[in-house]
Amino acid sequence: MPNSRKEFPQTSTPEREEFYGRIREHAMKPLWEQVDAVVTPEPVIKAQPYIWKHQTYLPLLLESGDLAPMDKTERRVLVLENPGLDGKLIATDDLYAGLQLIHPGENAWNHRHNISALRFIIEGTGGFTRVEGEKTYMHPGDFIITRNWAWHNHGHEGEGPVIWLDGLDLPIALALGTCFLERDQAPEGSDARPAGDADARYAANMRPVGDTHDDPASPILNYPYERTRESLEALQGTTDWDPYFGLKMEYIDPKSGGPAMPTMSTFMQLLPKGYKTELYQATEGTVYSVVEGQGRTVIGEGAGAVTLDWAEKDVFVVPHWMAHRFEADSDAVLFSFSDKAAQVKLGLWREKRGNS
Ligand code: 1HN
Repeated sequence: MPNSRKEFPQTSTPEREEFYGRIREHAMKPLWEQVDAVVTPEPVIKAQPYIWKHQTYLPLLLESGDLAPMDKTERRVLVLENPGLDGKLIATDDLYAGLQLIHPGENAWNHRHNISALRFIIEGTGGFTRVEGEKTYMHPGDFIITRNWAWHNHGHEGEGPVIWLDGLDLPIALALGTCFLERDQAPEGSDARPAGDADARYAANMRPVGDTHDDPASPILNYPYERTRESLEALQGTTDWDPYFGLKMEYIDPKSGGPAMPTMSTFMQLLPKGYKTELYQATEGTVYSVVEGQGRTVIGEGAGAVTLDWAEKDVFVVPHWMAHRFEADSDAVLFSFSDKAAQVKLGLWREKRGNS
């Protein structure tokens, strides 16, 4: 049926143009001219499917080590800026991702901000982050939380470079007008709490009686890969494989059973060799980091489909509301983070399974 309403804006008249000119002087615009470009039947996503290959980013990141000495910069990071979001310093339409490098003996200044951050460790050992005075050491595959407004600095007591993926809800904090930053007078922080304190209090499926921790983020600092991998391994023999995800586990806040972070959902996923998932689409935008194995993700359908071939340590983006499926050539383990947690809380999240 023809939609006569839609034809209205296309018939511009001198009277209308003259009127638009006058209202613009008073900071007003005619909604009827623009509403169809803004409120669309389905999300219009600017981010593109994209992959940062380890062999490409590693030499560039190492090169940045000489160009940006840590005494001259607060954080040595190459931002993963989505080619569809040029100039915005973001990886998906509402999440930030970056690759951070630290060398032995270096310190990344103690500061805090009203932005939640996660670290997913890609390579190297001996690196640590200190959150609210508690140090936790980094190992490849560990998922580490920096709660919003928690003091944090990073250091390195081992050998060789340590590299991790940062995920931040910075664009969300900017959109909500809530972004604050504070720098500590003591750039290296201090050990106010013994290492392992958070684990002792919260990671044994117990919690001290009388404990008042009520932060919307998990009190656990580090979800070590060793334990995550053990769970995936044990479940591999017993789980019914999900046709869309294989075996996908979500990191949770033990206080609530909900997502470990208030704005970002975080996952670890196992796809066994030869597994092919079915087409899946959700409103969340996701950043993946390949921990083990290789395979591909096909994003979109038909002639416009894009295939991202991935291998260990690659990072890739599946933008919001793009149908996609996975194929694993070997047993593959993928870490991912998305804005699902924020979308669910705001009543915005949607998904679509299969083609129908
Ligand atoms: C930040 O504080 C870190 O603490 C990393 O390591 C990346 C990107 C934007 C804003 C703050 C960090 C960041 C950041």
